[in-house]
Amino acid sequence: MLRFSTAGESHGEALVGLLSGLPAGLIIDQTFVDRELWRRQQGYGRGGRMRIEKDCARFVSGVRHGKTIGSPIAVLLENRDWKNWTEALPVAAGDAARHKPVKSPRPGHADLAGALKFNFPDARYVLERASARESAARVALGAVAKLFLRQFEIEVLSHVVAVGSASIESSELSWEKLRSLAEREDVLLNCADPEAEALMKAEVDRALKTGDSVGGIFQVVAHNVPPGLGSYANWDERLDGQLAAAVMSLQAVKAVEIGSAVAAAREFGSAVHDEIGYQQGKRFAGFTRRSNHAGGIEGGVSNGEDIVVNGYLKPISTLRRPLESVEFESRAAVKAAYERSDVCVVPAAGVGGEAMVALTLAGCALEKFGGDSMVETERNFRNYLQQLKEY
Ligand code: EPS
Repeated sequence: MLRFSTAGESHGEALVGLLSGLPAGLIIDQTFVDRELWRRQQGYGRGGRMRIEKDCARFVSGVRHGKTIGSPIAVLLENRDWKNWTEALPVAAGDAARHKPVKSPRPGHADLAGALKFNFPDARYVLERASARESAARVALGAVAKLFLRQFEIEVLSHVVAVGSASIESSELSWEKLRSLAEREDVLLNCADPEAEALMKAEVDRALKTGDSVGGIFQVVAHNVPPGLGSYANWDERLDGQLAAAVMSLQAVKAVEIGSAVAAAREFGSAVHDEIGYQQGKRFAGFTRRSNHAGGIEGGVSNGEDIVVNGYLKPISTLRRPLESVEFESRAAVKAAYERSDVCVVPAAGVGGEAMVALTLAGCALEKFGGDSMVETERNFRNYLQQLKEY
């Protein structure tokens, strides 16, 4: 079983990711993992913190001589900003006068609910862990999951569909176009349509100018996924449910859509369902579709088409022009706290979305194909492909 978790505070010493259950013998391409981390740090609308950090994955367990060894993988990402926080956020008691309490909660943030839940007098510890900085550790683990999926020719990428009110006309992109987006050195808003991207940039500029923030929609696409991952047999095995939970768990994601489900809810069935054809020699069993409104999943099972997951982000809750709030201690009406913030993180969240989709698919692939070594898993996978061919 593939399991993963993360640890780390936004301004603590490091983030840590733990991943167990991967077979032995998977080559870990460090350059690829670091490139994924770099991709997450890009995007127009990021704040000052990204000028401080340069995320880099340090594998401290589970990888030897460049390959996984079947034991849990631990990866460490240093927080460069830590050196500025050693007195404000020490592990030991430290000097209370140097701590930096967050005195008034931000509407939309975990600040208030978290302080009430854990009985903290202010929101410092809440935001340290609720911060989207944590997603860097998921991206490091997701990169490992991507390397695993690559052995089966499955790839996962994302692009930006909307920022605020600016959006692309059609979100259907060729896989080649998605791949060339991922190779861009200037990520900007990771949008495939230059005209829409200019409008998105203008949305970010507008939010920047007015001390506001802006959300949007990213789309994650998983390419070459064979039919048969996930199951309709039990509620918690359904692939769409697993993907929705995984992507929704990313900071600021408030809705998840599979394929074109939102538009489909307003249509008749005849306009929505993807008609089935057959073409001999096609990959997998040869069944084809004239469209992919279902986003590659029917009945909670992958159907061989691209898997499409849309993540909807609320605008970031830290505003330079803060909203009304209440001071924890005095209960006086004040403005919400402000330290430093991003204005837009939709492209970065898309990379986080890729990681969560990759980890989910890797878990489902391992469940279906099993194996303790890559040799065994790949053999099982080839057998299944043969079974599909002979179907
Ligand atoms: C975040 C607040 C900002 C972001 C951070 C998420 O951090 P800081 O308070 O240090 O400026 O930059 O995101 C990251 C550090 C990151 O790596 O994505 C928040 O409150 O969620």
